[in-house]
Amino acid sequence: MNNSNDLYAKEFDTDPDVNGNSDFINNSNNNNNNNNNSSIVEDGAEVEKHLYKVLLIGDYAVGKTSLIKRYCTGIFSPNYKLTIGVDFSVKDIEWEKNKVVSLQLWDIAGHERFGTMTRVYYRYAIAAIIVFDLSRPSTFDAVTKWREDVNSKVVLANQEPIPVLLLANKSDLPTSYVDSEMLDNFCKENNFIGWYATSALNNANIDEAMRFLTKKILEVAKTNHPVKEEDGLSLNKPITNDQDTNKKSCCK
Ligand SMILES: Nc1nc2c(ncn2[C@@H]2O[C@H](COP(=O)(O)OP(=O)(O)OP(=O)(O)O)[C@@H](O)[C@H]2O)c(=O)[nH]1
Ligand SMILES: [Mg+2]
Repeated sequence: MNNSNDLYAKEFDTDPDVNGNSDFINNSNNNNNNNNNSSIVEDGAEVEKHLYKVLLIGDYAVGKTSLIKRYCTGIFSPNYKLTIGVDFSVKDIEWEKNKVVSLQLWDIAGHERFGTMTRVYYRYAIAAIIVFDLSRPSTFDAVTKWREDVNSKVVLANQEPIPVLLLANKSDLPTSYVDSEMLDNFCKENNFIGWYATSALNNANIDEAMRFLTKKILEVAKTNHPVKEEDGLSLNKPITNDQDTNKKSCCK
């Protein structure tokens, strides 16, 4: 384990609620900055690596873990196993030739009983994703609360709010209705970079959403580099998938 991972270890050794199954943490070389760049030589070519911490938050059972699992491993499980405290995954994206973006995805428990611990988890994040469940209106009502939570606990080095993306998950369910106009307005009024209707079950819109967020992260990182201190979307496009074509998104 290198020094940077020791930092994580110290931070979480003190916290009994962190899951012990964070398979990816040892693969990460994050140094707790929200823009961690390095380069390695692969096949004679220098490959730039950029590591960014991204938070996934939202009410319990909205599908945060399922979205991460689908995005990182391609697997979906119908069983609900609540997240205790926090879990991690890393997704490497070949952004362009000789440039890899590693997204370190922090899967934060949605159950209220874990709410008091979020400040330490939010530290050094460069972006966040707030998820709600299209079939449970109360989870949308809670989005503004999560947004305020982010704003109050993490900012960029220039003191601006971190970019936040909204995901309307479980778009596969027959009871899920996507009100694009309402979500467009909601994002504008609440300073979200945009929204996507996703399904972890159908793998709908997840790659698109993450690509959009990554683009924003790279823009933000240009003006917030290096980061030394604590820190703290209107397009409608039909997305096809194997079950229906009612997947929407909005980005600015
Ligand atoms: N139909 C459908 N079910 C989903 C989808 N995403 C997640 N689920 C199901 O919803 C339940 C909760 O999913 P999780 O991913 O564990 O939710 P979570 O947000 O991580 O919940 P906490 O860890 O408690 O905060 C599980 O039974 C999942 O299988 C989806 O896109 N469509
Ligand atoms: Mg979870």
